[in-house]
Amino acid sequence: TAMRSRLQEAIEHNQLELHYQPIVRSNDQQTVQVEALLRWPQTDGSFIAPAEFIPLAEMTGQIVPLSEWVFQRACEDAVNLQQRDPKLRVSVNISALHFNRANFVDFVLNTLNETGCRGGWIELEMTESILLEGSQNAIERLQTLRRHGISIALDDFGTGFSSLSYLKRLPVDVVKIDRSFIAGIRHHKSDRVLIEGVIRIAQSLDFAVLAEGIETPQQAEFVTDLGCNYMQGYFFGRPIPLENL
Ligand code: G
Ligand code: G
Ligand code: MN
Ligand code: NA
Repeated sequence: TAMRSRLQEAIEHNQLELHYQPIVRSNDQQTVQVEALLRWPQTDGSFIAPAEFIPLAEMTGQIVPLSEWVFQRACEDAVNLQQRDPKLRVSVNISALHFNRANFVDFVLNTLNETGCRGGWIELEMTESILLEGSQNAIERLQTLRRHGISIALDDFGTGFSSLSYLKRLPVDVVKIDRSFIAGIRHHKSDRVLIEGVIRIAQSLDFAVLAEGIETPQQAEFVTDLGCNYMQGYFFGRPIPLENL
């Protein structure tokens, strides 16, 4: 398709960009991390959202060079960010197709080496479907990454089918509560109850908890009072280019 060849060109000509969204620690609202979010700028100044082209890239196989570009750029940016703020960690979204390739771990470790990025500066975000395929092999590969200091985040938690008790076997550091639950805080008691339960159970299993999609001070206060460790959302900042951070 036309989109496929335009995407190929964008990858080859280095036309893609990573934008970064702040993640704050709840107890002092300091930015401790940023999430890398892929953007495809168009000649008219607009952007094509990843939700539109990542599924295409997964179908065509372009997801591999695309994901490799993302990870390498995120590592380079993490090295630069260290000079500004030595506490900052960068989180990167990982596609299942990339993670499941036989050389994924080698690729990650080689890229850390080549860019001079430490594992401790990187977090990998994965959705539960990746982890729940839960082959022993997937668990071992995550453990290898964690031994190199990389942390693992479970993205969009609550939108799939898994239970937290099942997740306790997984080598995960932080659970990101999907923003659809946060959006319901004001009007839906069921969302409030769910968030409270997820935070309590996740913490009893030694996961840290991050609330996504915080857009108002009331939402921030609600999840902070429940002991949620980290927050992310437009209330703290939208995804922006690195140079504007
Ligand atoms: O930034 P935005 O809301 O448009 O992101 C939409 C979706 O695309 C989110 O689910 C996000 O996780 C995903 N996404 C954003 N950047 C990347 C990326 O670099 N790699 C992968 N695999 N997914 C990404
Ligand atoms: O699937 P993932 O959680 O990685 O998706 C991240 C997406 O969520 C990004 O596209 C980002 O732009 C979007 N996002 C981040 N914060 C907010 C927010 O506060 N409100 C809304 N509506 N979207 C957000
Ligand atoms: Mn994410
Ligand atoms: Na997310």
